[in-house]
Amino acid sequence: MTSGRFERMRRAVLAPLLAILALAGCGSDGGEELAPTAPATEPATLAIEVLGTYPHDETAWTEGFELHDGQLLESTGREGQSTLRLTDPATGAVTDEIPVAANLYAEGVTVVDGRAVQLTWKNETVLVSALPDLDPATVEERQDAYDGEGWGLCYDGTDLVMSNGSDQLQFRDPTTFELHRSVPVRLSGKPVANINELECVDGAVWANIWLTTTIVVIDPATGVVTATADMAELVPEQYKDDRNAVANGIAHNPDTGTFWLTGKLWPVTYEVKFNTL
Ligand SMILES: [Ca+2]
Repeated sequence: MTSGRFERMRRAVLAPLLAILALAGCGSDGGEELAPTAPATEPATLAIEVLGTYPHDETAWTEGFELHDGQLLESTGREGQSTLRLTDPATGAVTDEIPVAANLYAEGVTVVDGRAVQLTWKNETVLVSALPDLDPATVEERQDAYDGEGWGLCYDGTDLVMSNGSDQLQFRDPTTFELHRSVPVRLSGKPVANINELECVDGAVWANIWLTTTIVVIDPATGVVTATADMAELVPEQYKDDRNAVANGIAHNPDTGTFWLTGKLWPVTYEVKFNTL
């Protein structure tokens, strides 16, 4: 390849990595350089191939995103505006919705045994709702379910995996929410803070990193980031420099191997696949 092309590729790979390392607040030693690490710990880079572009409710402050029975289960945040909803992936139309109590700020959502489990940001409260029909009468509000903030959530079949804005993933009992263990997330040996929306995929945990367009793929046993992808080219033009309408929402389709990606207030959802470079 030409040196120019190589340089563009190098920048394309390094820019998102440097951005999240800077956000990780690893400045205690003043170092901003990528730590030298063995080649085996360097993450792979995944390219995003867009298969389709679909409408998304541009008032939806997306905090949780997961496919369930062919529909997108979405949790939207902000106090007084939070919801749990099902949408038609092809049209973006909201097919069912539960408004969340005005004092709660909804966050990540996942499905455990046919029930939607929804986090809240600073309320330390979990909302459990029956599926497939979203009926407000079924909502169970569990207060004091966890300590601290709730951000992203997914279910690996054994544990709930939860983020809270730090560089830690928490693994919790899917019924009692008891904390089983935590693991620190590291990219090339450096902490990755602001871990946000999550998706449990074939034994790995995929995550958006708040205020970046980076997706990381995490080994839940070690916390090591094994791959990264950059959603920069998917950000709607009007939100290129917006700190609110950020990329947030990863939903995997195990039947097709494709993913659905969106962001807060984005008018679009993308169906994509990830390719190893
Ligand atoms: Ca998700």
